[in-house]
Amino acid sequence: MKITKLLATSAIVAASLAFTLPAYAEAESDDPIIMVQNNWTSQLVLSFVVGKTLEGMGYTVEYAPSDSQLQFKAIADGDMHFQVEAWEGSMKTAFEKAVAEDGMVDAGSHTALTREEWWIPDYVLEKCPEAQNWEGLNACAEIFATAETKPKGRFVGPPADWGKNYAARIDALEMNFKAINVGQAATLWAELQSAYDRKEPIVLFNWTPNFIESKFKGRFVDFPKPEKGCMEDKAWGPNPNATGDCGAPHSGWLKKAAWSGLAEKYPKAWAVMQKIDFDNAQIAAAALMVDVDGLSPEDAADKWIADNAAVVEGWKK
Ligand code: TMO
Repeated sequence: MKITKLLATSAIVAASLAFTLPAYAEAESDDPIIMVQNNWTSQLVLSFVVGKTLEGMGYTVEYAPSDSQLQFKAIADGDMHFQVEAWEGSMKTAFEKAVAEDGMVDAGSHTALTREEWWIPDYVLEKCPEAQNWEGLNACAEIFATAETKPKGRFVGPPADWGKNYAARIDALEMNFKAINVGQAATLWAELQSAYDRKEPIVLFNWTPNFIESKFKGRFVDFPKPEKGCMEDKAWGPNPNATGDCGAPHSGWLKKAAWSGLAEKYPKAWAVMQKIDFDNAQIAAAALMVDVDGLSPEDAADKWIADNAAVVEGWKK
């Protein structure tokens, strides 16, 4: 009697499940799709946005932290599967090498245009009116000096694994600065906040889209534009005896990177990954939820998905 009832109940549960689950809720494989995670906020939030979307479709998703330079080889080898934010300014070389030599898939560019560069709060211009240009900034280097760097100015640089060699750029441009790299992004913002509160000169690494633009007034420092010759031809640029005497692109790409096996193993997930396309506002919003509003990256991802439900639905069509 009891057993019959139990069977009947589970039959009803099974029937109603079958009825409510959307047609796409069958993953082609239960093997986990491994999302790469890096150490800055928008990437953490948006990788959870993609992962949660795929989980909602029935896939098993795992997250793996990775160095922003070494990740591309790992994706090419299939040890990790999808990277949602590859930035031209800091990752172009490693990205293109993995595509050309290791078979990593360029999974397309976002609408977003990006910039990663030295950045100053606007009040710096009161003491150093030409600081928006690298030569003008360099002429005022001593106002940025600290005990650690004097008589040179301090450039507050990014964590080493973001692949930017500012010491080399400073040398190539013969600037009066010393790069002091932070260990993590949070230290950049803590340094900025403390200088900002006291209107002390600071020049630091920043990027866009980011939350910074909604909280602080400031601008990027213009360096010589990075043409091809900059890295290859010593004669190019302000220093005739050095390569690397230029800045990062002003309107850089933001790409997705994928393992070549995705298309065959998880075709419906791959179709979604190819459609994913973030604009500047969507990326800045993801960062802001964490760095200003204090949500965890995972909670921010849930909020981002709720705020952008139509966008997420569009990826699945
Ligand atoms: C790669 N990043 C956005 C931190 O410059």
